Amino acid sequence: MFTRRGAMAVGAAAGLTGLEPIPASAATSANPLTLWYRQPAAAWTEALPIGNGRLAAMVFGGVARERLQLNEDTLWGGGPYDPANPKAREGIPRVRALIEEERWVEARDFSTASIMATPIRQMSYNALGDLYLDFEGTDGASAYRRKLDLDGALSSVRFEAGGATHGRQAFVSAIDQVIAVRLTAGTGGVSFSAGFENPPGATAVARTEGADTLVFAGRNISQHGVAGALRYETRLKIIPTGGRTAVQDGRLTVSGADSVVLLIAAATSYRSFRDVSGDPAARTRKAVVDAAAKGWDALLADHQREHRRLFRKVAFDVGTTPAADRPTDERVATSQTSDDPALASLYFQYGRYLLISSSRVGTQPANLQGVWNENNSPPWGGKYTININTEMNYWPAEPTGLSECVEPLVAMVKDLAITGARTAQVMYGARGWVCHHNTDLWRATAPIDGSQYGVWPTGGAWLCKHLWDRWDYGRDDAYLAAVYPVLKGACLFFLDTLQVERGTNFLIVSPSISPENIHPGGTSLCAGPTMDQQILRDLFGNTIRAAERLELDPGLRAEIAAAQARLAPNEVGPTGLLKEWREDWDATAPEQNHRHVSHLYGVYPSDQITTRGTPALAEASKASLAVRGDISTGWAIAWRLNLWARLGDGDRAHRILTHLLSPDRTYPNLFDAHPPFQIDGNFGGVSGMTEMLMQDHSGEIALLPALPAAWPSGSITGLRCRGGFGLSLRWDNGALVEAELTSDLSEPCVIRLGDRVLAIHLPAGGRRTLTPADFVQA
Ligand code: FUC
Repeated sequence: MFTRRGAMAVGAAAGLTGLEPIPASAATSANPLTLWYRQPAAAWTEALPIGNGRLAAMVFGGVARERLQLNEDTLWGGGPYDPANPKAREGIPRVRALIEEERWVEARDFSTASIMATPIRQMSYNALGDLYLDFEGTDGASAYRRKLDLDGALSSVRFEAGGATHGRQAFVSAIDQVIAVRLTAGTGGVSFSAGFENPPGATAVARTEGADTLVFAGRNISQHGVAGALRYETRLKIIPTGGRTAVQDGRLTVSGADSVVLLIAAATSYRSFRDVSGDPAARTRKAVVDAAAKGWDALLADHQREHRRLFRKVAFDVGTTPAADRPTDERVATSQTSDDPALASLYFQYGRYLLISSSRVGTQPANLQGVWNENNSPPWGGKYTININTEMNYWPAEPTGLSECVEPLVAMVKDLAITGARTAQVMYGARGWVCHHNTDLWRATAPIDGSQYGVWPTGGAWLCKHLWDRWDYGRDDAYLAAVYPVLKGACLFFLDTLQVERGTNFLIVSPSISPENIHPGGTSLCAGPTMDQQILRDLFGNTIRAAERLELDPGLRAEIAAAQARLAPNEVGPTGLLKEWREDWDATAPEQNHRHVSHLYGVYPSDQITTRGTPALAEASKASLAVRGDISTGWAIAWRLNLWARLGDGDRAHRILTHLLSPDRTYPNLFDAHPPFQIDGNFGGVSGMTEMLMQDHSGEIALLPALPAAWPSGSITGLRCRGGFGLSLRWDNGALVEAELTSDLSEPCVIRLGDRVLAIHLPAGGRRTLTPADFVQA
């Protein structure tokens, strides 16, 4: 066992300006906010991600051949399309009847044949292509280091060759909308050629403009019968200091430069899910011209200032051991046996870095791979799967100070309320809007893939929780007024389609599924899965609160409240498990350790089931979780981590976190392995760690509610809580030392420390330091 070093501030890493050309010390010693390696990336999951939400690159760090695998977040297959299937209007009541008659196989086969979207698949997120830089003069390279500085959002490579120190740095600027790369190798030492390559299946064509610009332009791919409707362009401009540039075989060459700056811009003609009339050439030309005029130093300084504005909001430290001095890939490889608490805090800050880099105001939301994807048929299309994955991406955003990163999700849900209104009307004959288990760039909302996955009308309703939470953390009523019609539309759909359960008079969703989990009838199709009623309980409650706050729709409020009161309740089954379905199928469902734990939505992310408020349901939830097991795929492990934290078992949560950090579930670049790569586990890991340290639900802020023995001392600063509060914590010997609460508004709040509480009402702008002595028995 290593001795732990004392607490180091991890997060507000003062002094990491990133402006110098990679000081040797930073590249060789462990910096708590750095991923680093002794060799170039051999696989994509070893390369290092950089991004500004819209543009992104995976940097491989090759010595003789550098590869930057590029993405632009609106480059998807197909074009605007409407997948609503009018046949469903008659088919859905028939499926409902077959379910009620328990004719499961017929229900399954008829659904897949008759009520699915046309086409039955959605479009995929695509790759932009690769920029390859082929260098001269790198033979015999030594002293190689490659790193990603999370605080500076800067990737860098350094090695010695030919008597010179070679340096390469890359970042993606949100301010200037370019990928910027700088190459140095001593006087006259930089010689290379640059060229683009398509991912398989793409047909962009390269051309040069003068001897310093390479343009790569094309049309996106058609998919599933939907014609490619996007034009796109990538533009590279090379700015050498010294040396010469030339064109050779369609590539740009640079010889004998002292240093070179490469500026890469990219855009598609996407303007919205129904408008593809943008001018990518004009956008890339302007971005490159403006960035060139600004110059490297100012580009980097502005980029880092903007990144740090968000990144530095939270600092997190649970101690550091000598294990943290090793390269990141070695730390992951030995994560199951070494004492390396700083790997968890690195993973935490990496997750925040990934969200800032894949979801910013004005961009697309983070998809299944964030924004990083190397081919045109990524796993699950690299889409937005909204039966857990997209929501998990945004779980850490509010509490870890990244509320504005949720904006792209809010914008997408507003779009879905438009496309989903057509699906609701055409397929269900209902008011409002609906979105099933997936969507894509074109905001398709109809059920896809097959009945086992797609016949789940509650996806859009789950997303609405994020709209509400965004208000609840910041309490901006203008924002609430803007999203209220979306909440209301989601409610209207369910007011029109909820079914009365025979024999009980409860309201249930049918047809539906408990996401992807097949029950003993041989299909996932069912009526009234527990998760659906839980999601609707939140949707209805939040919409009522929004309407009250905005003083709108009193009649509708009453109608929604009446429906909410009749939703089928959470129940404990005969074997003591929380029932996943209305039927007692839990003990006999074929996949007892299924990765989805949908009925535990009520525990997390919702707060309908809590150890204090509903102890019997909480016990049943623990029993269900125990049956499901701790080991699963990436995001599914992360969900279990959040759930055990909510259920107050910090040691079990920490054990699950350790699984998440194992080489089976974490790649050398710290991307989450589903496998293959899926980013949701990265984000779920961040929220899980947050939940271990602070929980903000049921009207209380709980301090250290699930602190594991493995983290006896530490600190976290800058957390955010509902009602405009900021919270920092410091603990030692497993107990709180002090907390600091700040208040932006003047809301009252209740803070909990174990079974003791403290009611506080700070004025707007107020701040108070709390110690354990301030709390009294509840
Ligand atoms: C859900 C999960 C799968 C996968 C996919 C993208 O359907 O069940 O495991 O994560 O989303």
